[in-house]
Amino acid sequence: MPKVNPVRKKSPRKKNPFSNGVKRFGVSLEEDLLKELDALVKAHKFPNRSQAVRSLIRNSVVVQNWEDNKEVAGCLVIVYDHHKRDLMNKSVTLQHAYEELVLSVQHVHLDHHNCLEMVALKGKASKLKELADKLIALKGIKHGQLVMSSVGSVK
Ligand code: NI
Repeated sequence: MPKVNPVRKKSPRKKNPFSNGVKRFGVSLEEDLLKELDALVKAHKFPNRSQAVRSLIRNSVVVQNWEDNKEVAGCLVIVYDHHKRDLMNKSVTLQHAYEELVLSVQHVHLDHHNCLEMVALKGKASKLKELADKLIALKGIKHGQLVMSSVGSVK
């Protein structure tokens, strides 16, 4: 008679107190793609692949939130010459028209002519884009860029 191993009772898996809720999973990647990942790790100075993957996932979630017109956060940076007639007035008027989106504004005098403004924004993605486009399109704005971020739901 063959010897039958007694069924062992599975001991409950001990929770690793240092895991911090981190789960491990295996990822299969083509060699070329893995090289691309390692190149990203190096180029962006990530400490390891996991941190790079986390960042890539979060970036995708943020992009998706903007595409889905969710509640998002962002920062508009504009550079302009404050001597340009009416520009500051128009910019402030526009910001007031969208005051529910504007969290704060920081104004920095770069040199005699140029100012840099950082407008922190929070609200529906489409409204943030609308305001950013209108501000960047104002005559006299030398450069403008909206950094699209999240309201903090990206884990
Ligand atoms: Ni200034």
